[in-house]
Amino acid sequence: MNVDQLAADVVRGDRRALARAITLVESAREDDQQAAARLLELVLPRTGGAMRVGISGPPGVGKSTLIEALGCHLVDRGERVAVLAIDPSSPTTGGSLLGDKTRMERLQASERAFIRPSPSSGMLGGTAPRSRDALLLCEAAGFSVVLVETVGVGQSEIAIADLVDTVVLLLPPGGGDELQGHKRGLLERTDVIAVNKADGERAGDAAQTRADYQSAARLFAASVPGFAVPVLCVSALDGTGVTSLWDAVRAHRQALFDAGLLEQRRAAQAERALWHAVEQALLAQLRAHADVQAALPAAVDDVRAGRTSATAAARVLLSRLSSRG
Ligand SMILES: Nc1nc2c(ncn2[C@@H]2O[C@H](COP(=O)(O)OP(=O)(O)O)[C@@H](O)[C@H]2O)c(=O)[nH]1
Ligand SMILES: [Mg+2]
Repeated sequence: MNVDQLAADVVRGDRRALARAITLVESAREDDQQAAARLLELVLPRTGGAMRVGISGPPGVGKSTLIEALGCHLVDRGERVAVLAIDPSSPTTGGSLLGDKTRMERLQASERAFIRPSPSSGMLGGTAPRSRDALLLCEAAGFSVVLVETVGVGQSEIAIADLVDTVVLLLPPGGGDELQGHKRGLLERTDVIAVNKADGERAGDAAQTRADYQSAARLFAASVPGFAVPVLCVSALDGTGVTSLWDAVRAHRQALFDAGLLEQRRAAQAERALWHAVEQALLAQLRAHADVQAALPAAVDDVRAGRTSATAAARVLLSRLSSRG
């Protein structure tokens, strides 16, 4: 593989080269990872130029439908739009992948768009750094907006806040009155809230939910001092509110920039990505190490049977890593 050629093709904006480049950074093979590292070094000076926007929310809320509506709106305005879909909850089912393909038909057909569904192989906790690399590659390819779709369950909205400039949380009508516990934590990492499906007979419900979130939003700290988290109603299906949503995203990013926090946020994200990558590389090294492999079955048996504590067994395995082999 000619990595220099691939880098040049990506920078030229060749979408097939971009797709191949993302496949390369997602590969778990050692030689691919070496090539991927070189590729990223080559394109890094071309990165940083996109608006990085996360669309998070529960399954079925309408994220893909919204991205189709928003993406087409942006493409019509002359933007080049890349879409990355991350689905950490079901890496193997491909359910979201099918949904995304059918829901983004018009965007998919646009020459100014690039859509990448979630990686289909089951990667062991490995999505975060690779998603970041995929995002950087999209920027290098000249996309001015990168939209990242992710299911908002558990850890994933934390991951999305580590990846983008602005997190949009998409919620269904109803449920605005119960804002304790996990939902609260989720809201605190959100920059813009949109209540979707504000159409037909649910329009009234959506307006009520919006009011509930609006009063709740006053209670938590925004990512930019003085910037109140906007709460809007949208209909991804008929397009109502999509323009206002994009205005809110731009306003958030502008506020971030004006406060000098955009660079800071991105620098902190890059640092966390470093530690993520170090953890994963160490883990891969550990698993591949012959002495560790030899000791692993007994260690697992002992821990499962309660003969050894997990902490003690981990120390034994780690001590093997520093031995030769
Ligand atoms: N009525 C209505 N239905 C919507 C809207 N947005 C999405 N849907 C429907 O909700 C379902 C799930 O949409 P999808 O975009 O796949 O949700 P995702 O899982 O969050 O990506 C589909 O049947 C959509 O047609 C909307 O604004 N209004
Ligand atoms: Mg989807």
